[in-house]
Amino acid sequence: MIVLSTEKNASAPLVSILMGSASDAEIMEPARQILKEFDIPCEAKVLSAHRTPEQTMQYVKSAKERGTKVFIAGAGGAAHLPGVVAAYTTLPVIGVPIKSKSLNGMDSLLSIVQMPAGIPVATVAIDGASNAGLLAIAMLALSNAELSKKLDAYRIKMQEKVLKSSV
Ligand code: RP5
Repeated sequence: MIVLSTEKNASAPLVSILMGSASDAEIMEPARQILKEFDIPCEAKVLSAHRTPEQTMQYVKSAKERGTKVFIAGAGGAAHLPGVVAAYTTLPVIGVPIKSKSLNGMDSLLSIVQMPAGIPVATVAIDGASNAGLLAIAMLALSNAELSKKLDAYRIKMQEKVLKSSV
């Protein structure tokens, strides 16, 4: 398991994966999977910027104290969750726009990507949960040499797979 040097509790989730609805769970699952592959403790929670604003605020405000280093937040439609999370923490926040039924996720993408200056959210592609996980790993790897090596090995493996797939 990856443990950062500042960690008080070795099993504390380093990455918090939030989503606005249980209906987002399937799309957000690749973030959890890639973190698992890299042996990074994470936790996933359904919290909504609109439906559970108080609980969202309380959870985010208390996360740093519990050892969280990075947030991944996925939401669809009027997708305010990543921005609201970023409003309550200075920890890095990665937003995942979820593909919506009515506007194919363009609403989610624009809601998440167009943050006003001062409160950043790093936005990945529509339904890009896997890249959100990898970006969180890259952030953690800045202060963890073991993780950095694992990330290099992951890239090499990916290169080899692509080269082998040539037709
Ligand atoms: C957002 O509204 C969620 O992130 C979800 O993508 C979307 C629809 O939610 P449900 O109506 O399926 O609960 O808050």
